[in-house]
Amino acid sequence: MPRKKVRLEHSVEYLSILDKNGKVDEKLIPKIDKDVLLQIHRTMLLSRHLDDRMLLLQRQGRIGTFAPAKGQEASQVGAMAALEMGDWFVPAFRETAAMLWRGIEPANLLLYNAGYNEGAEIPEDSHDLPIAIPVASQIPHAVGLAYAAGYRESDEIAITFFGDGATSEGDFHEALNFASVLKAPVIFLCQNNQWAISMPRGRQSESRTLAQKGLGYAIPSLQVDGNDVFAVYAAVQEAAERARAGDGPTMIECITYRMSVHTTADDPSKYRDEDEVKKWQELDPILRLQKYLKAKKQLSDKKIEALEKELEQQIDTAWEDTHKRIQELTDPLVMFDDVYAEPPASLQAQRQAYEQHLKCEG
Ligand SMILES: Cc1ncc(C[n+]2csc(CCOP(=O)(O)OP(=O)(O)O)c2C)c(N)n1
Ligand SMILES: [Mg+2]
Repeated sequence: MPRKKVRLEHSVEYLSILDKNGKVDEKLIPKIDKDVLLQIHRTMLLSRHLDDRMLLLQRQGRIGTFAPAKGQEASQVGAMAALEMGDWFVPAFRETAAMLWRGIEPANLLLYNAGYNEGAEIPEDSHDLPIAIPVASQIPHAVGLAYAAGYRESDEIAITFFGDGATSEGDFHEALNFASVLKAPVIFLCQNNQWAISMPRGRQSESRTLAQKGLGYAIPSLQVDGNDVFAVYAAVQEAAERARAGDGPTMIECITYRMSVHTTADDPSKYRDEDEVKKWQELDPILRLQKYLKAKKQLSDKKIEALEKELEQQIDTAWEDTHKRIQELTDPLVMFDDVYAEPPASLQAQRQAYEQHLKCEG
């Protein structure tokens, strides 16, 4: 028996529309209403300012560890802006900009990061899932939600965000396989930010692209410039059309960069070159969009300055609200709860004594 070849004709498309000087390919630019585009810009800028403020608050010991979205705002807001509010949003742990687009209040993000679960409470009618810390664990959930939406014959689809590192996890592969065979209406959005903590993309996988992992499961997959809000929007819009038409999932690999620390518990100077960061700063997704908007006379340096002041004020107010809520929520007696189903007598006595003490103090 001769050896035969099974021919597989595959390649990965790379989509880029807005260059680093703010010039666009007019043939490829998606139609986005002027006001929506300004809203996209505002949300990206708010996310950047909130990241910077949270970093200061964390350094002052006022909030806990968090993962900045800095540098990835176009991948997140560009994607969410192309979807409907009724679609399911399944984040990992770095999606501040996407969460802000969905209307999550900065005060809630601050409260959550200060260690209060109340900040992560999601309204009943929302289609947003909570933050998922275990890497890739959220990806199968998105497939389940999308499959259920299809089963109910609703028009909803799901999008899930994950990193380059997550594509090495079993959950990622199981999710893609299920989505493909079930033709689930789901968009897999990989933010390839070049690092998984201290593990560079080059050592994460020998695959030339991460998008081709989707092709292995017969899922239409492409790469986009993840710092180009128009390319991300266009790719997600196309994927959403495919999903709503009943043609199943899409995988999008956004090529982007983690401009800040992995989390506030990390020091990247120990493992990455400052020159690399500088190179990516020239590709900053916010500056690129601003260059475009300025050329179109929809924005000016003066307007940007005024907007930045307004966003800082919005964050000041959010932090004041958070501070008030922390004071209301801080009941030290909760430390006795949820440890024992039946607290031993010694613990009950301590609780009573402490309660008494608080009353005397109050
Ligand atoms: C299952 C699991 N293993 C390890 C960790 C620790 N951890 C947190 S983030 C991370 C790297 C994730 O990298 P990537 O998927 O590229 O996402 P990024 O942090 O770059 O957004 C690791 C190993 C975890 N949270 N969950
Ligand atoms: Mg990463």
